[in-house]
Amino acid sequence: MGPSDAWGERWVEATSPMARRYMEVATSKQSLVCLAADRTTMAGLFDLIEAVGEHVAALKTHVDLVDDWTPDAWSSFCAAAHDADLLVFEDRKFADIGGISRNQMAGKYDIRSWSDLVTAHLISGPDIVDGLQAAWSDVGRQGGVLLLAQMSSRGNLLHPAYTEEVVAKGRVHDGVFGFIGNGSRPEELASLRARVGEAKMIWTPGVNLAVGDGAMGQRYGDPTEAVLAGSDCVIVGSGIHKATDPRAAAQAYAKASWNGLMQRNG
Ligand code: 5BU
Repeated sequence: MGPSDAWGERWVEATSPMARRYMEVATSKQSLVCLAADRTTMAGLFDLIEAVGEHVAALKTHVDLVDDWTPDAWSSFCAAAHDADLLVFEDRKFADIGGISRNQMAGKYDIRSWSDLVTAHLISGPDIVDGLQAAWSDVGRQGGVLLLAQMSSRGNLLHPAYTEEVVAKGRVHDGVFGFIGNGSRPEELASLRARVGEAKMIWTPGVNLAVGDGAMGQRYGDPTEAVLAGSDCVIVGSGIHKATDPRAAAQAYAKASWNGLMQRNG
């Protein structure tokens, strides 16, 4: 099955090169899973890519939580991700004014040089998207911004009126790849999808096959239900990296997410 059959309207409407690349990779692996690679050592991260790279379509990082981070080890890690056909997504949640966000994409971690996607809040106004895009241009690369329209954590302050404004501004901006939605609440996700339309991605954390409350206010919903409610990618962390068999877990999430897509467009 090719990506246009698998993705239907989304393939037709979401034409940014990055969205197309994601849909192609997800189709070829039959997986709408982004691995939240939240291990704190480089060895742990390398093990994870080797174990699950075939069964996930993207890799989400928190570059600043790795204990033994070095530029060289990170370059090798990104090369391994690239070899495994994974989009690399730094969940940095930028929130500052445009010019500072641009500079924060450089600095020690040099996020602009290896990330395909980054997350940002729109709390400081829409220029943050231009700042992040300028940073990728500074190094001759292209990337996409995922704006936080919802969050998965309990008691978060991204209320419906805020979500609505983020979507209204983000859906008309070419630099916006899509939105983060709350994977733990299908009804919230369905209303987000109705506002977003077909032309942008919605990616969702807060997903686990064991539905319910997680540690420290995290909430979890089911992967198939998230996709049926309009998610294009389920972001899964501990469900995979803390499993006794991460590869089998990744396969199970891949299957659940792919079944959701097949049912959604069936
Ligand atoms: P978990 O182990 O599946 O709970 O990991 C979830 C990941 O998604 C983790 O890296 C968080 O930083 C990230 N996340 C989230 O959980 N909820 C959100 O609303 C956003 C990101 Br935005």
